[in-house]
Amino acid sequence: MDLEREFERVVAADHRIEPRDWMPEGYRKTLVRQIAQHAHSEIIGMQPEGDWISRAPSLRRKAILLAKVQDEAGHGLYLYAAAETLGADRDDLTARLVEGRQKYSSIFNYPTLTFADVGVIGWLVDGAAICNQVPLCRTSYGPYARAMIRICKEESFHQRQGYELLMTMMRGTRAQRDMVRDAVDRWWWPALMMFGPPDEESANTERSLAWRIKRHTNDELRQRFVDMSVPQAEKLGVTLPDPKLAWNAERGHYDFGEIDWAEFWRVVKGDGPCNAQRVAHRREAHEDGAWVREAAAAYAAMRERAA
Ligand code: BYC
Repeated sequence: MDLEREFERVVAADHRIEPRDWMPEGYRKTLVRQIAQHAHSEIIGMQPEGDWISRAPSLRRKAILLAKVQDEAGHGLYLYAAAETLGADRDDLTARLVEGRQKYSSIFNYPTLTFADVGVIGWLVDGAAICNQVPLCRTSYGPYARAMIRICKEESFHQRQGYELLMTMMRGTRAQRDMVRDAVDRWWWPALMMFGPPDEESANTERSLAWRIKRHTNDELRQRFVDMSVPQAEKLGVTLPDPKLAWNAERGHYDFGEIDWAEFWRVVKGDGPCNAQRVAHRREAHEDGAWVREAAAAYAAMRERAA
């Protein structure tokens, strides 16, 4: 009872729960679920852009893209480490991912058809990630909050590189501008889906808000993203593919059209354009890396024997 009261007090005071502190089992489970899904998203998220590393149009663009994809690997690792502080086992989390027992963000199940997709992922996907993740820097669990601070700094940089790439393409040839517009048309709605189902269908939000794991609802963050993106699209010279997008002076926000939630759930449940490919690729990479894990374990055992 005392432990529970102390937990509630720390959360209510906006202080952090640390790994050594007592926490309710539901809190721990919710965090492992969210952090693991987040980590998996970063790792699977390397694939759509990774597809373009060998086809980048210049050495400069290749170096930038390589660095960005490496950053995503780093984000995955900080997050797996944060999940480990809750008692999760990294091998088990990877097994759950490759066996389809744990989710990752729907957004990474769409294909990257042209190099403009690299720019649009930076602008819209990292942009949505920032909207969703900046509040997580104040999440109630210490290791997650601290991981998010560094991740958000890097995501901001990613977003700028995406926007700069798109600006460059928009100043280029007609064909380049068409590529950007086509990519924006394909990624806009999936980016809005990144924030999760509407609040009334979000099974976890209420509990996660009470525990201050989440700081805003899915719809609040989605609205923030729309409001942020409209002026950026105008400056870029692209039209977002939503005829219902309009400023609502009364609300002080942009209104926007209905999201295709049937598509969202299809993709979440494994039936998106690239789900099978993404998971198969991750499984192969994990299997190919077996010798590294074996070598590291053998080396650690040798050092232990020598000590
Ligand atoms: N895709 O009750 P809800 C990145 C699931 S990485 C798939 O609202 P919650 C980046 C949800 O898990 C981006 N599944 O859930 C990387 C739940 O199922 P379970 C990832 C989704 O957790 C590389 C069910 O639907 N970011 O940014 O309260 C390059 C009901 O949802 C999705 C994070 O993971 C989805 N879009 O809220 C560039 C951020 N949405 O678990 C960029 C941390 C929902 O009950 N996560 N589901 O079986 C969060 O903030 C929250 O987990 C969410 C969902 C807002 C995503």
